[in-house]
Amino acid sequence: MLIIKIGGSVITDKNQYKKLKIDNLENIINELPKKDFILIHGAGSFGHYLSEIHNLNGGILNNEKYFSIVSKDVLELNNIILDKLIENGINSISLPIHSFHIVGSEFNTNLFEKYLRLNFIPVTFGDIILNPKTGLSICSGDQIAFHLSKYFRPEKVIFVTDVDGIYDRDPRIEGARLIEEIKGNDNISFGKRGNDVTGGMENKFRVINGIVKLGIPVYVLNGNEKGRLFNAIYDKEFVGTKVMP
Ligand code: IP8
Repeated sequence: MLIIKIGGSVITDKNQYKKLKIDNLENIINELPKKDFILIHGAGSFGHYLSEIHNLNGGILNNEKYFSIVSKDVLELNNIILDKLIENGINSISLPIHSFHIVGSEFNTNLFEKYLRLNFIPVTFGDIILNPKTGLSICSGDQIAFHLSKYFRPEKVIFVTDVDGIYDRDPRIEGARLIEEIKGNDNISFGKRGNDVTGGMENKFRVINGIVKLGIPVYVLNGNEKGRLFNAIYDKEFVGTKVMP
């Protein structure tokens, strides 16, 4: 099986509140397999936009209203994605982690496993979850990818992002080179891009390293470009980065 994480910045415009990039979403969904994978999506401007303005990363600080709004907004994005998946013949079931996961407790994979066995595609997403220390906090889809990888040991994990892959230095620096294949322990650095309350590329690489240390290959590719996800899924040549254990 596979785990595929669609970054919120590929399917939404992070600079505009709740702005969908519908063409990208449809293209990506078209390239997905019909069975045997778990789909995770980011929040994009359905989550990060208000989270940043109202400091949701700091926990509950008289901002309860915005926790409610963001929690509803990410469900709205999830619902749009489910509609598109089902339209495309992918029988999916949403498993929002706020309904069963608390920061610090063990991640429960039970429902994911049961739905997969029935040939459904479990779909989950970066979410607002209970946090015993701060009340509520934000859990990124990247972190969820790690928890699920640890249990399911997929063939590979694919991160669909808005950059071509991993570069040998901050991609904004002239001369930055896309790395086609690396070992998880190579020394790579990233620049922070856009407004991302869950830490952007740097945090993503920490998660990627964690997954690779489990012995699982991780592919990073650009979801703005048609065909790359499809090629990566079926192990054909693709533009992107393979991070190998
Ligand atoms: O887009 C963030 O998830 P991510 C979730 O996967 C919220 O980092 C609610 C901002």
